[in-house]
Amino acid sequence: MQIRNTISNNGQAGTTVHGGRTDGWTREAVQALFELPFNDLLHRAQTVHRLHFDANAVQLSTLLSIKTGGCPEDCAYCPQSARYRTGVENEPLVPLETVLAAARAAKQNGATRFCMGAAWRGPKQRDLEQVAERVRAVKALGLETCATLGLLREGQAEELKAAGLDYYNHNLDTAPEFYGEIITTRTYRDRLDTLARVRRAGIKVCCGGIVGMGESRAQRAGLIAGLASLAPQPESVPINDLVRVEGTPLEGAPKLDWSEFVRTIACARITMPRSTVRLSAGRAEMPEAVQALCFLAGANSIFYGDKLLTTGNPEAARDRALLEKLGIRPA
Ligand code: SAM
Ligand code: DTB
Ligand code: SF4
Repeated sequence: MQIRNTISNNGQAGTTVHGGRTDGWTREAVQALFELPFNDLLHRAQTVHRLHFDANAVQLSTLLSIKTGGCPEDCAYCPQSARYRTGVENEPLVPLETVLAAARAAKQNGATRFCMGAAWRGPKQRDLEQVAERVRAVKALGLETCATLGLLREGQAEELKAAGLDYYNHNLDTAPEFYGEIITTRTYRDRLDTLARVRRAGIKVCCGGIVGMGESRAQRAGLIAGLASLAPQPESVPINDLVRVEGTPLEGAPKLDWSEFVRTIACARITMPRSTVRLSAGRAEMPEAVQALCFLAGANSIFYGDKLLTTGNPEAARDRALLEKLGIRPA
C-alpha cells in the first residue's frame, strides 16, 4: 500500500525532502515502478517530464577521450582497462590544440557541452594541471565543460572548479550489491566520496550507471534508487546500455531487452524529476524507434558525435535527422 501511495503521487516520493527535492526513493518503490504496465510507466514518466522540462528539447554533449587506455582498474565492462586485451592501446594525453580543435568542431555541430574523459584510476597532480588547462581553453570557447577522470582526492575538485569546470561525471555504475561483481579495484564507497568532493567544490554532478551487465531488475531498481537518493540529486544522469566489447569480461553478457532499457530511463525520469537524463552509451545499436521511446520516457540529453570514448556512436548527421523527424530541438 505504501508503495502504491508513493508511485501514485506523480513521481514524487514522500519520505525525505531536502531543499524542496524529494529523495526518499526506496529500491522497492522503484521496483514497483519497473513493474507497472509499459504504457502506464511511460505516461507517468512523460507527465513528470513535462512538469519540469520542455518535452521537445534534447541537450547535446560531445565526448572526447583525452587519455585513452592503459587503465589500472578492473571495471569488467571497460575496453580501456590494461587487464583486458581489447585492442585499445595506452596513449598519451591528447595535446591542448587537438582538444581545442575537437571542441570547436563540437560547438560548430551544435553541441553545448564538451566532456573530456581519461582512463585513470584518478588524476595525479601533473595530470590535473594539464586537464585544468584544457578545461579553461574549452570553456573560453563558450561551451559547458565536463570531465570524467576517475577518483578525486581532497582539493582536486576545487582546482577543477577554479579552472571553470561545470560538471564532473562519476557513475555509481550499478546497485551496491552487484558492484563487487563488476569492479574490485575501487569501492562503491570510494565513488560516493568522490561525488561528495565534487558537490562540495560547487561543481555540478553527472552521475549515472550501466544496465545490461547481467544484473536483475531488482538491481536495476537498486541503481536508480541509489542515484535518486543522492542529496541533492545529480543534475545529470547518464544511463548507459552496456557496449559489449570483445576482450572484456562482459563481452558475452546477454543483451538487455529494449523495453527494459526504456523502463530504466522512465524510472530515472520519475525518481529524478529535475535531472537531465542522458540516453548514453548503446545508441549505435539502438533502433531509432527505441530511441524515440526513450525520449518519450523522459530522456532529454544524448552523447552527440561519431564516437563515445573508444566505441562508436551514431553519426552526428543521423542524430540531427532523427531529432528533426521527431520535432525535437537540440539544446
Ligand atoms: N576512468 C574514469 C572512471 O571510470 O571513473 C572515467 C572514464 S569511464 C570510461 C566513465 C564511465 O563510462 C564508466 O563509469 C562507465 O559507466 C561508462 N562505460 C565505460 N565502458 C562502458 C561500456 N562498455 N558500456 C557502457 N558504458 C561504459
Ligand atoms: C558515461 O556515463 N558514459 C560515457 C561518459 N559517461 C564518459 C562513456 C561511455 C563509454 C562507452 C565505451 C567507450 O566508448 O569506451
Ligand atoms: Fe579505468 Fe574508468 Fe575504464 Fe574503469 S571505467 S577501467 S576506471 S577507464
